[in-house]
Amino acid sequence: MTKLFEPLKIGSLTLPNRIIMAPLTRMRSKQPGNIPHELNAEYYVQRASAGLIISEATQVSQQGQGYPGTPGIHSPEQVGGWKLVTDTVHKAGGRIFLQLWHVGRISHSSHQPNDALPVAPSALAAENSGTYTADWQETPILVPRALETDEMPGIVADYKAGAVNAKKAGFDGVEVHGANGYLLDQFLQDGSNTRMDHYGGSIENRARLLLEVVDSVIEVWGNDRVGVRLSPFNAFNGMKDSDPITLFTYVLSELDTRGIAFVDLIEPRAALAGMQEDDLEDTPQTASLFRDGLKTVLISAGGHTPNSAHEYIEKGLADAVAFGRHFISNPDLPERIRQSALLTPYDRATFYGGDAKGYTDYLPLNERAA
Ligand code: 8OZ
Repeated sequence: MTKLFEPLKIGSLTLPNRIIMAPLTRMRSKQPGNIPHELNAEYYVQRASAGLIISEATQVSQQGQGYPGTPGIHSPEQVGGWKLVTDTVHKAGGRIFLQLWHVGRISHSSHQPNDALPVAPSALAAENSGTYTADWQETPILVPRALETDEMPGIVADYKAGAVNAKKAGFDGVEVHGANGYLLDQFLQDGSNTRMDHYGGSIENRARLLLEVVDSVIEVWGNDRVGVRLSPFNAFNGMKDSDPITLFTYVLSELDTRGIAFVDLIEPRAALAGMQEDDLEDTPQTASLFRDGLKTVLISAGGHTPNSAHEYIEKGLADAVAFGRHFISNPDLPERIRQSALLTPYDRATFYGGDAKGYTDYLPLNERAA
């Protein structure tokens, strides 16, 4: 029951425990400008006892935004806002990576420069999916515009600039968001990528953008400060692939070759949790499917409980476990798990947008007792 609290070396960084704060979209940056501010710093510092904090998904460009209130890492003001966050977390003894994000087709014109169409590998709308306009109206997903081949270096450059800005903002590293049906995942999977150029077709071609982005970010940070998040089998945001095992086996072996800090793999049950409990047993276990032969540190994410976290670490299915929803309502989650204390339930209604309510007002155990 204690392995979860053994230190973990990832590259040149030593995490004091194996409980990771998962990247969590909360849509509470300061407006206008999508700028992190004091409220966000308070939220993150409350959770500084995590082995590692991975920041909420953060757009690398205006084109990469898909929801209102998500922070960016492409303006000097955003860099300044994030510096406040990282300084506050570091003073409390924590570690924090920035998650680099481009939503691709999961956007709406109201977020785009000049009200343009969202961009994607192919002009295919995400099925069964929606987002919010810049003024918080629920909206169906539009048919995106397929990126031209000569626009691809610009996309890679946006990620690289985000990585440079993350360094200026004092982060300990970056995670490339390759999961959950956003731009890089849209390129990976053949349900959303029907391109005929060298970014589409074969698995090698579909993985090209992700790997170019990872290589450009490694140039900024070094391989041991770069993680990648992937979600094989996730149907969220209308994703599908004809052969996910072969696809993600290839992607993971390429990432492994690069010696990156970690891969952060989302179990498909994350999307199902609470909705189709009966199906949970039948979904493939991502961590165990892809673990064999991987040298890279593996973080397992998606619907974990303290028990499943212990189990994954004890059985060697993962090196660390990420918690999302439980970290929202339990800022001192590692201590609660150590004590096998009761977890405070989360309030879904306050996940996205709003103020301190449901964000910084969840108390740690010692203050609840007091
Ligand atoms: C929930 C709402 C909006 C975005 C993800 C960045 O799933 C997200 C996200 C989650 O990776």
